[in-house]
Amino acid sequence: MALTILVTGATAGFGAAMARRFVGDGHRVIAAARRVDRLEALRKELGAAVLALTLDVTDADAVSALPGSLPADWRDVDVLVNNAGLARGLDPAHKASMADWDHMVAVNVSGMMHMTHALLPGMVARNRGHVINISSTAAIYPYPGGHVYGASKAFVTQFSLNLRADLVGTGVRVTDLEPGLVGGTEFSVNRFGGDAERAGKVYAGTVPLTADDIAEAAAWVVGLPAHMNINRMEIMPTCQAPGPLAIKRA
Ligand code: 8X3
Repeated sequence: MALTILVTGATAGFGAAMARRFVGDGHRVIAAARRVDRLEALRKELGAAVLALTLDVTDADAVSALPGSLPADWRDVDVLVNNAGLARGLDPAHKASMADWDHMVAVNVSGMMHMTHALLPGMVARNRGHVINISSTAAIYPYPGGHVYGASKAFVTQFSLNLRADLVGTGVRVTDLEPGLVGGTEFSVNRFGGDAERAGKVYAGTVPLTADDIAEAAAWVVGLPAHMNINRMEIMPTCQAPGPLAIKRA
């Protein structure tokens, strides 16, 4: 069945991969992002199955105007993918920038809340829908320099599970996707303020996941029968695993 799927952060990384995959699977995608030129390029590439929506998820007023501001035949959003998110910095907490911390909370936490708050009532009223939140293995496994990024993703994961608690008894599903090391996106370049060389070192000698792998997971959960809800899905490349706890020896 063709679904209407709203993807935030749709012009790069996971978001663009999911938009392509969903359209390829016969769905319609509301591609939401800040960058108009990239949105236009995506719409041109994927055609009429895409509605380009210029939106900053941190703009609470603009988000709360959804879905009323969408064209009438795009308003009944079946799936919301809260994909917009970012990391800033990898310095230890005592050297981190407060602006970076605020930025991560604004997008990863508040942006996701704004979108969910705007679209969830319609899903419940229609008794159908699916919220897919993009969390991270950083939600579960701490690492040096993860501080607010990891904490923001822990919020995403716990928010997802708490949404399920409220939505049980409705037809609305919630899935928390938790990817580990994913290469080939702008994630690490952004984290390091545009330093592509430093970003490249994160993936040196690895076979990381790709954005298409995450799109594959999203396509799978979306296509499951309505009575199946995947609560959490933790995904790592085969070359990655949870490590031992740190011990500082004298
Ligand atoms: C991205 C995975 O390990 O860079 O969420 O935090 S990691």
